[in-house]
Amino acid sequence: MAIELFHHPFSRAATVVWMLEEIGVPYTLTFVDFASMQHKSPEMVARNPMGKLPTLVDDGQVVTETAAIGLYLADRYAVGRLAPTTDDPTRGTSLRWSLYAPSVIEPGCAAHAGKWEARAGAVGWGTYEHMLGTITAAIHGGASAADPGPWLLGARFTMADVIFGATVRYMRRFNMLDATPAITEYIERISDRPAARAADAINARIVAERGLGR
Ligand SMILES: N[C@@H](CCC(=O)N[C@@H](CS)C(=O)NCC(=O)O)C(=O)O
Repeated sequence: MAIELFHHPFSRAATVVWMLEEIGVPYTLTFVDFASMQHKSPEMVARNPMGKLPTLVDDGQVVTETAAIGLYLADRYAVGRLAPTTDDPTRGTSLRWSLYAPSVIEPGCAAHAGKWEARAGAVGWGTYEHMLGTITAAIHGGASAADPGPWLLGARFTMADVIFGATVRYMRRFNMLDATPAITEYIERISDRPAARAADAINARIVAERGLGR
């Protein structure tokens, strides 16, 4: 097993570090220099035609797209723990919120921040307000009324919380999502996970070592 993550701490690859820390597998980080446009080099574009991070290579297999990387890693290395098994009925809920993050939250927040004109019935996020209410219900509700959180699947933390939670945290960081009490509390909860703290420390160390953001 050889997992290599092409990484820059100011990118969504920072979230993948958190995923890898949750899983607990060995991995290496390869720094990709945004300043010199290394992410657009022929080698990087050969791996990811978008020329974007994160890009992960596992035993020669390339995986891109943050949500896909999370689902892939959980299925491959933490099934039954961070990914419900295929015969577990809660797998549907896990997939649902994992895909909601890139397909609804990201464009919904971008549309709101960019004041895009969009017809609610024609776009996946409907309206910003409707999306905000759905996020709030998901992070409050847990899997059922009988199992009210603290995670998306109720008492059980899964990769869905990393994918969904990191997206919510990212959108808040760029002020593209309202800081409602439920969202603020959820971000505090996910950020307090030992693996999230470890990832934040790794990303911060790389920022300091490389003098980024100065
Ligand atoms: N849909 C992709 C988005 C990837 C993405 O936009 N990455 C940004 C950093 S967070 C990037 O590489 N930007 C550099 C560029 O496009 O030049 C994902 O979820 O992984």
